[in-house]
Amino acid sequence: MQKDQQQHDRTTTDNVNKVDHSFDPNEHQHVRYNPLCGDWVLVSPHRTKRPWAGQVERPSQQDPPRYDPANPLCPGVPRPNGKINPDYQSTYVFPNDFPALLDDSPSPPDDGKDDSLFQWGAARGECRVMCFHPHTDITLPLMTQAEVRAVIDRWIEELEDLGKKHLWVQIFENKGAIMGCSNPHPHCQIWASSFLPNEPRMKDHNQRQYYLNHGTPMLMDYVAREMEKQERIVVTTDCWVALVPFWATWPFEVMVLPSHRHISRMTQLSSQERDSLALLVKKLTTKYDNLFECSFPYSMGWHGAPTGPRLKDFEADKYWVFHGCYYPPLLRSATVKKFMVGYEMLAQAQRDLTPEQAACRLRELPDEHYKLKNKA
Ligand code: H2U
Repeated sequence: MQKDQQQHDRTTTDNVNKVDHSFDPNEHQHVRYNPLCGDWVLVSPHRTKRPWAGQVERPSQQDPPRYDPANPLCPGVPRPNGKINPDYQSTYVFPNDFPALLDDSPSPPDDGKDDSLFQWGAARGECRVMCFHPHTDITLPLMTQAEVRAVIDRWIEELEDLGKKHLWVQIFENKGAIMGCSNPHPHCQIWASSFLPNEPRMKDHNQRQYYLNHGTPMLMDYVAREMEKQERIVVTTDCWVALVPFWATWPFEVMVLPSHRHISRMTQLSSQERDSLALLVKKLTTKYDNLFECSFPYSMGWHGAPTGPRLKDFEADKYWVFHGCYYPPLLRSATVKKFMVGYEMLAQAQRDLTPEQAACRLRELPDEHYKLKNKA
């Protein structure tokens, strides 16, 4: 509701502005609307040349060792709770030893249910950790397509399992210490919850509204338009496209979408679509690493129609489009990141580089990983 109001305010303001034919989106400031989340982003491309004398991160360290007997994510290593990891050869999933969500915790009393100022509710769930590979010194772009496919297969197995019961299953990867990743071993986390978290809740609402208004899924309409325009595409495979969304907030943010048919959940992927997605993930993350010749940090995750009690919500199946979100923090080098601070915290997201410029830079990078090139 608040977001609809914001859109209305924006329109009202626009109506008093004159149309200026000298407008160039690569040079002139403007705002862009994110119809999926209902947010606006301020784009200020004229600022791309501003000098930077702020924080500089330390360059990323050298590769970790392939095997570290003290690393609790490595095969055969005992975790602090005494459990010993099996000698796994592919992916490995275990219950998070420090979970943010438990399945058997007491709920708050119902007393405040109708109190608009002090609302609370039950939160139950499960958290798991998933290792992508037995080697610590490898990352997704350096894995083979078959190894990435094994990761995708395991994500789908976990979604099928946790999705039987939980309303939302969030698969996410924090990569790199600057994203808060606690361990260099290639891994992701899976949090399953009894509630719909904020991001998917907004996406659920906005995709539903769009479907009710247009009779088509928003993101399938969007991807068709993007394929026509060819302005923000980074990489494509048979079944998938990776693009910098028109409304991207992070400098090199990327969205992964199905390009050939409507898919609402990751569990619907055919074998060909899984292979094609593995190739896309490998190509995209290779380009990311090649951008600043570093192991490119990001937070990423997958979003699809809610699960558990909503598995049989056939309406949601019609309006939800399965997609991936990559949010990398780096801005201009391996050491300078974009801070979402002052204006972003107090007003709204702002970016300098346009999404089209970011897509162009990523698209033009080679598909061969810089580390392999230097070795050849
Ligand atoms: P991050 O790198 O995104 O922090 O994920 C690592 C997760 O692994 C983290 O949630 C869990 C942490 O709780 N973990 C275990 O469950 N057991 C361990 O022995 C080490 C880390």
